[in-house]
This record gives sequence, C-alpha cells and structure tokens, in this order.
Amino acid sequence: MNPYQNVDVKKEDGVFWLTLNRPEVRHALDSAMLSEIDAAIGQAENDQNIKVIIIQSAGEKSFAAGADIKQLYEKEPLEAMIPGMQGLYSKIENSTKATIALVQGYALGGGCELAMACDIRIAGHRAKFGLPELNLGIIPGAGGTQRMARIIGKGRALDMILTGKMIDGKEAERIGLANYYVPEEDDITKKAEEIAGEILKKGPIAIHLAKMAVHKGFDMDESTAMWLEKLSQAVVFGTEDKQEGTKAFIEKRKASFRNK
Ligand code: CO8
Repeated sequence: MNPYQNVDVKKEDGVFWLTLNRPEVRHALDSAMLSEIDAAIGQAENDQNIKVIIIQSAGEKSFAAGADIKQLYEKEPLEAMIPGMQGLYSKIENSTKATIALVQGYALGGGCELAMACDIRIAGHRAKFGLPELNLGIIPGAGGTQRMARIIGKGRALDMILTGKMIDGKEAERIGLANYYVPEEDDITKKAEEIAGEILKKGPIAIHLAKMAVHKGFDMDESTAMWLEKLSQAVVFGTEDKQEGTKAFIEKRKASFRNK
C-alpha cells in the first residue's frame, strides 16, 4: 500500500521509482509534498536492495512547477533560513544511491532544482527547464544558483537565472543540463530503465564513492579532491566487490557484486 498522498513509490529490481503526483497544481512542491519526498528518499536509502532512485512525475505536462507559490507568499524571512527544500535536495545529492530525474513537461524553479540535485537527467520531448524565481521577486533558493552554474557554467546559468527563460529538452541536452534527450517517438521510461540497468551492474560501494568523489570534489580545491579520490579508492580496494570485479574480468564472466 502506498503510504503517501502526493507521491507514489514502487520498488522494482533494485530501482526505487518515486513519482510526484499532485497534477492539479502541476506537481508544485508544498511542505506536505516535500516531507513525503523526504520520507520516500529515506525509505529508499535504508533499503540495501536499492541501487538507483528514479524521480519522475505522473503525466507528461509537468515534472514539477516549483515551490508552491501560495505557501511562498506567506513565508517570513527567517523561514528561508531553515534547511527546507535546499536541505532536502542536498540529501538527494548526497544519497548513497545513484539518482536519475526523468523530466517530462515543466521543471521550473524548485522543480528544476530537484532535477539538478539528481546525478543524471533525462529530458522528454515536452520537457521545459527554467529558473523563473526572479519573476516572483525571489532568487533560486534550493541550490539553483550553485548547481545550475556547476552543471552548465556560470555564464549560461546567469542567463537562465536573470532572464528566467525556459529551454526545451533538446537545448537542455545541448548545453549539458540534461544528459539525454528522448524524442517523442522513443520511450522515455525505457531509456531510464536502460540507464538504470547499466548502473545496476555496478557495485553499490563503488557507486556511492564514485558519485561522492565527484560531488564533494566540486566543493574542494583540486589537490584535496584528488586526496579524497585516493582515499575512496583505498576503501574500495579493501572490498570483496573489488576482488570479484577484477577476478570476473580475468575469468571472462559477469561480476556479481555483493555490497561487501
Ligand atoms: N505553485 C502553486 N500553484 C501552482 C504552481 C506553483 N508553483 N504552478 C502552477 N500552479 C497551479 C496554478 O495556480 C493553477 O491552479 P488553478 O487551476 O487553481 O488556477 C494550476 O496549477 C494549473 O496552472 P496553469 O493554469 O498555470 O497551467 P499551465 O499548464 O497553463 O502552466 C506552468 C503551467 C507554466 C507551470 C505555470 O503554472 C507556471 O508558470 N507556474 C509557476 C512556475 C514558477 O514560477 N515556479 C517557480 C516557483 S518559486 C520556486 O520554485 C522557488 C524555489 C526555492 C524556494 C526556497 C524557499 C526558502
């Protein structure tokens, strides 16, 4: 039974599917929905059988139209200081699992920021990405100013943020905001399953440490980040999975990783 009201969850062969489901407001993210996303991510995080989390939305109209603007209207300055949406998205970025955003329709403001907190983004033919916060007299405050610049570069990020323009999935792929663009004639769910399938073949410890070396490395100077990479490698060198992966290659068979 689904314990949530605004999100649906499903576990399938090592993949945790989290589907945003508040279509009447284009999956706008209010506090109740954010709490449910938080709980669902926690559920996936604590499940040893899960290696990949895919975040998507019901329908093709919208991935998420951002923070709930009616709730935003009521907010006082100090409420912007609590971890809130920014804290949740950092949790998603720091997840031990690989994360994929499957974006169909509008990914705006906090919706775009949610997609950017994921490791990989897949854009459908109706995808529209944008950070329109300045239109509301606020700024992207759920990691958007930082992640957008890190993903597509400072100049392009400033253009997106200052103009508030929307770009489609093809353009998002061209500038590196989306890793993949899936045209109308192709099946976007299949594409997500295909990418997840590649990740599922890897060892969970290596998945976790590789993504953290990339994410955390971005916040460090290069030589410290290189040291983090070395230390992470030392950790995986001590695992049974490393012995299995290298041995499987030598024995010309598929590796079977056991998270040990
Ligand atoms: N919040 C609340 N309600 C929304 C939102 C939203 N973000 N987006 C859409 N809705 C509602 C509409 O009000 C409308 O409700 P109703 O039927 O009762 O009038 C319903 O959803 C359908 O919307 P539209 O009729 O506008 O549907 P369209 O398909 O024509 O357009 C759009 C869809 C383009 C998504 C349009 O609704 C839109 O522009 N929405 C707002 C997008 C936006 O500005 N997002 C940024 C929000 S700010 C943000 O995300 C900040 C994040 C950081 C916060 C940090 C806090 C500390």
